[in-house]
Amino acid sequence: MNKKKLLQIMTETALTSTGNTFKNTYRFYDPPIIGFADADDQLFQEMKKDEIIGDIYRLPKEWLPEATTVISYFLPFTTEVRHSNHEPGLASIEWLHARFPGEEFNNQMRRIVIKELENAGGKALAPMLEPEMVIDYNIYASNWSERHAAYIAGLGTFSLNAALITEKGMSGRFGSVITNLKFDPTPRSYSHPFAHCPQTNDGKCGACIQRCPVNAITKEGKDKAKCHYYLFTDNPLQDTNKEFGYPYSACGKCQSNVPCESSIPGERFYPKSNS
Ligand code: B12
Ligand code: SF4
Ligand code: SF4
Repeated sequence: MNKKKLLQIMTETALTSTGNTFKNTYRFYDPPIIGFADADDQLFQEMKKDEIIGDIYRLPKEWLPEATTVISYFLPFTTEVRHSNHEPGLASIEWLHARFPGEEFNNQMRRIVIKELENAGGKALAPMLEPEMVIDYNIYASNWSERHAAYIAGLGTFSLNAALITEKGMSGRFGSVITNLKFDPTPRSYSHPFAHCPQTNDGKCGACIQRCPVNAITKEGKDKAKCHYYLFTDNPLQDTNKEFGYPYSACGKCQSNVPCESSIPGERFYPKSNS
């Protein structure tokens, strides 16, 4: 199993699987981008610091003792899903479906990656599919963070609203698989954990602040409790959710109609000189 072959299989899955569509109509995701981290990268240990995630965090080797590589991928939402959520107010129906059946497809992708690695003679698991996986909403953290894995695997950096900005932007979902097969790590082409967001760099954007319907984002960052309350307790889409059997609402206004929606915001904030 090599990187190219793995990406090819994942790309074909994204383009052909009916699981990546809402009832065979529009597709949720475009093909993924993929990154690789050394399971012994010192940064994984750093995640246990309180100011990064905390001691709830489990290292790759605490999930799979033989771990050598963490494979992380980003599934960017299609133009149709992204643009459907451009209006302010409630999440679009396309975005809502991309959150719930869309995450089921993400689970399918995790299983396909595991199966391919096993077929190549390796061991593999996805923490999000393991029974030990927990999300503690008192501290808004889980024992495996998809964004922090993606950061270490070279896929992108954090931002003012806490989402991870990849070369395909932030509008989409992440997945990861830990394996004992060895792949070369992807270089991290950024200087610090917030490098891709012009606001956290030098106060040059802030577009997501106005997009949030509950003012959860300020120049200081994101208030997780406000966002959580809106999605889970206010649950503004509860009638639609009942119809489709979804447990709570989606929103994602801070990830759509913003400069980091589908690329790293660059030229708009840092124009190239003509000379
Ligand atoms: C709990 C959770 C939530 C909580 C809290 C979010 C949060 N920021 O933690 C609530 C319910 C509010 C939430 C909301 C949403 N979520 Co959510 N959520 C999760 C979940 C399950 C765990 C996140 C977690 O463990 N956080 C841990 C804490 C510690 O993270 P943090 O505080 O943001 O981390 C900061 C520090 O580490 C800090 N930092 C300080 N010093 C340093 C130094 C270094 C070296 C580093 C690396 C970092 C660092 O930087 C980080 C960013 O500020 C993940 C799935 C998963 N298991 O990963 C999805 C996930 C984060 N959610 C996701 C999404 C899409 C959403 C929503 C858009 C919902 C929707 N679909 O409509 C909203 C908005 C998200 C937003 N603006 O960030 C995506 C993110 C996609 C992206 N591009 O980043 C994820 C990864 C799910 C997925 N499979 O893709 N979510
Ligand atoms: S909208 Fe602007 S400030 Fe907000 S995360 Fe994206 S680049 Fe950063
Ligand atoms: S998901 Fe919605 S409520 Fe949560 S921070 Fe983003 S815009 Fe605000």
